[in-house]
Amino acid sequence: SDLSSFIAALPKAELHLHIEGSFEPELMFAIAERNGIRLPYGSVEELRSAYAFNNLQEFLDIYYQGMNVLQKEEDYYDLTIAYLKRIKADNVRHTEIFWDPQGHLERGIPFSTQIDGILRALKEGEETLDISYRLIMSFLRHLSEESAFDTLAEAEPYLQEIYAIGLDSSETGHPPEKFARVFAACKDKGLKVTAHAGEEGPAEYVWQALDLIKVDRIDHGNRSLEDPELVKRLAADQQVLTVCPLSNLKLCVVSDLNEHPVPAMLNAGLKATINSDDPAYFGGYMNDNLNALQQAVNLDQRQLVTLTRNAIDGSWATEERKQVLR
Ligand code: ES4
Ligand code: ZN
Repeated sequence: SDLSSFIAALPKAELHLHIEGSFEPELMFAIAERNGIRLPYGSVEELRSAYAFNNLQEFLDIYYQGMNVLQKEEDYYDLTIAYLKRIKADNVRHTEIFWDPQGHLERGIPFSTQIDGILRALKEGEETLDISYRLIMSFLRHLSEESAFDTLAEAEPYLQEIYAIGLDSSETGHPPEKFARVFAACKDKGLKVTAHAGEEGPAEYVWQALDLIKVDRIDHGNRSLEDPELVKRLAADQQVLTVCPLSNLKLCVVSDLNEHPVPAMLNAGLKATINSDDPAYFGGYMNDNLNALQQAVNLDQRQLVTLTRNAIDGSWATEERKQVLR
């Protein structure tokens, strides 16, 4: 049935969004031009046509190339405010966004330039669009533990503005255990922690995220379903999973959306949520993800309410804000 109006009207929280992955080609070209950078594509259409991926790494190569045009504080502001205006149209009322400081520090962009621009937009969005937020600093798992510790040191003056720490990038070969010590240091500072796990990597990496990183939630978690003991553990702990249907489709984590694991997750009592991940690259924002999944696996209204309620309950918004959104 057509539930698109029902989906559009639901007040939503987004819990898994890489701000660099919301970089639309039109804005990328505009910022490249004003920064005097030549993109290796002749047009917006040519860039979009490069967005065909067989796996996570093929996407990441293009994603890191795209963020290279970000140089000034204003660029980070423009990127973030464009995302907030776009999700307002989807009735997203709370968002928890990742950013990858190492992807910019590597290119010589100061930490302060990045976070000042992002925070200026987030604060403006809270005031003018009534979208509450949390900012999550994410470590790149293909880099070293030492680089993650260095990044945490850079973040020290901003820890009041950073709510949580994440772990993303190339999963296979970079298990959570590689970052157990730096995440322990983050927890000692009172930060929440989350990690991408079980997207391409095995169920074992989800166990490590739980037991070695002691995550407060799991990003993706798809492959958890391969391990019945892990499913029991996730259900018993009521661990939140931030699932991303169109991302999974575009990165070939699932071969068809009608095989998506969200119904199985809900049936197993897992706290699944729906998110857009990198919407500029994967072909859709929140409502697009909910609509595509709804049509592919025939979700009913009750399941849609459960998914959006899981996101509000599982968010790091204040209790007061959660009450407003429920
Ligand atoms: C990502 Cl979909 C995904 N997986 C892992 N790392 C990422 N960084 C940005 N998007
Ligand atoms: Zn992600």
